[in-house]
Amino acid sequence: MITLYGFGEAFGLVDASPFVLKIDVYLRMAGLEFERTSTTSNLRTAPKGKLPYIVEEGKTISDSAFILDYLNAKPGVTMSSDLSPEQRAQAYLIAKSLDENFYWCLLYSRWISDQTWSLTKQAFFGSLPFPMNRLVAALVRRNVRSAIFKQGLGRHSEPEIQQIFMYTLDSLSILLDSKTYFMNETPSVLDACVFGFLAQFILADVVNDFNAIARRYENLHGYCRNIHERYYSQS
Ligand SMILES: N[C@@H](CCC(=O)N[C@@H](CS)C(=O)NCC(=O)O)C(=O)O
Repeated sequence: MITLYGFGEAFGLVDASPFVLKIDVYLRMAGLEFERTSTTSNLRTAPKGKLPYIVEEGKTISDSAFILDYLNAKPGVTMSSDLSPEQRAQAYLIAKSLDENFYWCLLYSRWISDQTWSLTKQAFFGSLPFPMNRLVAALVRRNVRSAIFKQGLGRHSEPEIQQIFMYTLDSLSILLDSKTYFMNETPSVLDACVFGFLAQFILADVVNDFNAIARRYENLHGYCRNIHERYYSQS
């Protein structure tokens, strides 16, 4: 049995991390049996200090890219093998663009934008006793702000970050067009990666400008709703 280590439910999603959610939805799409262990203290046991990681029969794999590689190679799993070499190459590059660019927009929208900060603080630190809740939240927010600045996105104004955010949404919307899934008739590894990220904006119980922008893309909105209905309506 595969165990997926993540953070846990937040904002109405099974996991507030896009990296954890992409593995969760992949496992559902591929029909692989798994269980979830969801707590922020999983970070302490995470081999690379980040989530997700999975464990199967004593074997631990961390980082969503390595996890996908491992799962794609399982007998009977066609999430990647059904793609042509060209589709696989495109899927990899699109997924990496989400990991390395879109992700920072999500961090900004949750941790830095004043519209969402009180909600984020409550979701992630609300269970800590006073004054730890305030101190830890302020410390983590400072670290995230520093990371976003060092990465580069944090040097832009909020309207510019929204512009960068829309470059990705425009591209995804054009690529999806009126299809049900990005590549083929059935979901592929790319759909798991895209859903993991888009759901954080489109399906999360969060009202802010970033989410409002994402929800304006009707085909992307419908795409998230369909996948959610198909794979999460029983959870
Ligand atoms: N490259 C990693 C990135 C995972 C990642 O950044 N996870 C974040 C949550 S979204 C994390 O664990 N952050 C905790 C930390 O940096 O302390 C992957 O693809 O799995």
